[in-house]
Amino acid sequence: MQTEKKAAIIMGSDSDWPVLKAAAVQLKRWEIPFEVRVMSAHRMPEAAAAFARGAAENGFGVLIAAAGMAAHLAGALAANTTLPVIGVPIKGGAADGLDALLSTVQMPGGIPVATVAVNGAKNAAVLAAQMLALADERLAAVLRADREAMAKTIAEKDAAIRAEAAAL
Ligand code: RP5
Repeated sequence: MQTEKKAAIIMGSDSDWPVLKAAAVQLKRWEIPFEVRVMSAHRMPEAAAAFARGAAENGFGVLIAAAGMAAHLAGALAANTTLPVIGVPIKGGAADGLDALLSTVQMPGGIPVATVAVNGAKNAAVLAAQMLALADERLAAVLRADREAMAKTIAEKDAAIRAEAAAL
């Protein structure tokens, strides 16, 4: 059974998609319904604002917004919805992503953007899932199981490295 609320993955350009694909893969793995859109804050500001204004009534529970350089997309969406917005700064441009990181994270009081690492698409999806899981016990259980599996994998790697080091 899928989760009730959808996630949106919105990017400023189709050139951001190779990075954002990791978010889509993660959401799909957890059976979270999502839509992917290219919607620029600068090149189509009215459409981006309209999307954010209608997002809650269109069934979205969280928005992931990615952009590079003067990365205003996440902030522009956040300005038009009270749904949580997760910003993904995209690497590239003259400052190699630092410009996008600061443009995304340095929001004025009252309009937050939960900003992940530069190119942190996977963590954006994990954070979105954690937000949706607050009202979705199936998803919460899936996330707990995934954490346990992750810990088990690391424990196996720990054992392997320790065995290899001991045999030196
Ligand atoms: C940003 O400018 C986009 O999010 C992208 O990261 C960057 C370059 O866009 P393109 O010129 O490749 O369309 O708005």
